[in-house]
Amino acid sequence: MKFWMFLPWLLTAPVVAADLAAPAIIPLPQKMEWQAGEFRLRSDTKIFANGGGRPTAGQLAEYLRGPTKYPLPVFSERMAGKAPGNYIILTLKKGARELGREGYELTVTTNVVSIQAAAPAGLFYGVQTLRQLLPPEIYATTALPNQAWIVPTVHIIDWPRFPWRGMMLDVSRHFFTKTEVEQLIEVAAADKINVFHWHLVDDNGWRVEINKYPKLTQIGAWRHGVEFGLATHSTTAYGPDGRYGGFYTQADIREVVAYAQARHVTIVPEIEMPGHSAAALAAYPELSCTGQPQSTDLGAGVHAGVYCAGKEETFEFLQNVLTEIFALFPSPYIHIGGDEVPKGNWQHCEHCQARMLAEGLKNEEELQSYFIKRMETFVNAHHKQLIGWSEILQGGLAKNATVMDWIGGGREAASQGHDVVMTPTSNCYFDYYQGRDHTAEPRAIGGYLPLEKVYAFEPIPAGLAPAMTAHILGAQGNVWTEYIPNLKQVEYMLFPRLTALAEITWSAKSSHNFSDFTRRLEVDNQRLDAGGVNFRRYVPDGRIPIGAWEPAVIKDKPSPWDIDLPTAVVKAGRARVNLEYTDGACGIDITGVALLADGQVISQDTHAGFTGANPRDPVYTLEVPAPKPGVHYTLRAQVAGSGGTDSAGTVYWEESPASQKP
Ligand code: TNX
Repeated sequence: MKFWMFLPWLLTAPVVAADLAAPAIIPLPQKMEWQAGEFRLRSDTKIFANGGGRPTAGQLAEYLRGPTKYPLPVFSERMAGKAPGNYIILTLKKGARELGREGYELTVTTNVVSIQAAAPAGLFYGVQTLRQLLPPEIYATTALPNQAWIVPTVHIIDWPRFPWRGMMLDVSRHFFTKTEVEQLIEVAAADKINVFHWHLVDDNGWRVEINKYPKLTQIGAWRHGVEFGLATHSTTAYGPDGRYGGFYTQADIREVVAYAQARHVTIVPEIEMPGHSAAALAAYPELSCTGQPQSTDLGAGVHAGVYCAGKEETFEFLQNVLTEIFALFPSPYIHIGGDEVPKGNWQHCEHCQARMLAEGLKNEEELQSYFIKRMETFVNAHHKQLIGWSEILQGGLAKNATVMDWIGGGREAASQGHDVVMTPTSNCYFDYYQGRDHTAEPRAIGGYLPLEKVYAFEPIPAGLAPAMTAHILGAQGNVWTEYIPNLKQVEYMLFPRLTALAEITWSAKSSHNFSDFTRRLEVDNQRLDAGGVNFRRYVPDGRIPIGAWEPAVIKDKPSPWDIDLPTAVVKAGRARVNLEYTDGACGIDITGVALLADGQVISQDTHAGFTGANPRDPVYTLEVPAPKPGVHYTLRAQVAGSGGTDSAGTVYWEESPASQKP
C-alpha cells in the first residue's frame, strides 16, 4: 500500500492524539491522520458523484438528510469543478484497485470531503466512516435543527483484514420479522459487517416459504407457544390463531436480500440437514426414518429431527428445496448445517442400513459424510459453494466444502486447503452471558463471553502454516435465540460484541488495543442511543483474584480454608465469591463461604456448590457491611475434595455491576 504517496496532503506536521482527540472510528482504519481543522456540513452543501458512485451518493444523502434536514442534492461529478466551496464528492476509480473491492480513501479538507474507491462497496464503507466522523447525533431518526454538523479534517486509507465479517441470526427458535431483520442488517453494515448468515431452519420452526412444499410453512412455521420456558408476553410473534411463529414469503426474502445488497451485505441462507430438522419432519413425516409425525414444540438442546439418509425421497425433497433457495439468494455460499446429528435413528433404520451396505459405508459418520457429499455435488452443479458446521468433517470432508468452525476443525480443514470461517463458542457465541452476575442480565443459554474475550479473539488458528492462512476467510458472531424472544434483546446481545468482532475482522491485528477500543465505544454508544438501538453498556470485568488452590490445600473431608482479604477489596455492598476451577482430574464440593471480621462471621452463603470441569453453583453471594478501619477481614470456604484432591483453581472477588436487563 503506497500510503505515503498521499503525504503532500499533510503540509504541516500531523497532530498527535494528545493535542486533539482522535476520531472515534470503529473498526479502526488501517491508516489515519488528522489535523486541527474542520469541514462543516451546511444547508447548501452539495454531493457530487460519477456514474458508478451515484447509488452510494444517494444513500449518503439519505443518511444525512434525516437529522440535518438539509437538501443535499446529488449532481454529476462533472459539475464539481464549477462548484465553489463546500461539497462532498464520491468517485469510483479503477486506478484505486490496490485498495481492493472494499477499500476506500477518504480525505476531508475545510471545503471538500472526497471518497474514492475501486468498487461501490468501498465507497459505501467510506460513507460509513464519514458518518462516524460526524457527531453521534447524525444517527438520530429525527431532525436536530440546532446541531452543528462538523467533520474533522482527516486523511484515511482503509481496507479490511478479512473478507468474511459475519453475523448469524437464528430465526427458528424465535421469529423476527423482515423489518426487524433489516434493522439489524442496517446497524451491522455501519460496522462494516458484510455477511448475514440467516439460520432459517431448525427443529423449532421452518421460516422460508417453499412453493413446492407449502406444508413447510403451513405446519412447520408454527408451534403451540413461545416455548423455552419464556413468558408469553416476551414476544409478539403470534399468528391469527394464537400459535407462536411466522415465516418469510418468497417476496419478503427478495426484499431483504435487496436491502442487504444495497448495504453490501451478502445473505448466506442456512437450510439445516440432516439434523435439526423436526420442523420439516412435522410437515413431511415421511422423510424421517420412522415416518412418525414430529413436533416443533421442543425445548432447548433437544435434537429430535433427523432426515432418513436411506430414502431417496429425502434427497429429492432437499434438492427441490435448495433449487428454490438458489433462486432466492444470490449468495455464492449455501449453508447446509450438518451439526449435532443424532445418528441413533440411522442405526435402527432399515433404509439407512441398506444405504450403508450398498455404498460400502463403515459407520454412521460415513453415512453423514455421504449425505453431505451428495448435497455438495448438487450445490456445486448449481455453481454454489457448500458451507457447513464443524461436524461436516466427520467421516471425510466433501471436496470443495467450506467449514464453519464452532467446535474445532478449522485448523485441520484450512491445512487441507479448505476455506474456513471461524466462529468458536469460546469467542463468538453471542447467546452467552456478557456478565458474570446472571441476576443482572437477561436469561441466557449459559456460558460467559464478555466483551474483552470477543476483542481478544484471533481468527487465524494457532499453528496454522503461514501459507494456509488465506483459507481463513474471517469470523462471525452467532446469535442463537433459544432465550432471545424479541428484537431489543437481540440488540442487547449483539452490541457491543458485534462491534468488537467487526474491529477484529477489519482492522490490522497490530492495531488492536482494547482500552482504545473502549474509548471509541463510548462514542459508539451515543450513536446507538441516537439511532434507538439497544445495547449493553460495557462495564469492566471487575474481578479480583484473591486466592488460589492447588491439591495441597484441599482435604478429603470438609474443612475450612481461609484467605486473607486485602482491605482494599472489602467495600460495602454485594460481593460475589467465585471459585473457578482451572485444572486437575477432580473437583471440590463447597458447603459454604463466609466473610469474617476479626474472626467473627459477618456474612455467609451456605448453599451447596461444586467446582470442577462441570461446575454447579460455585458462586457465593455476600452482603458486605461498611468496612471498619483496623479490622482484619478473612474469607472462609468450607471445602472437600470430590473424587480425590487433585484440582486447582482461582478464587475471584467480584463486584456486581448494576442490572442492565433490556
Ligand atoms: C449449538 S452452533 C448449536 C445450536 C444451538 C447453540 C446454542 C451449532 C452449529 N449448533 O443449535 O442453538 O449451540 O449455543
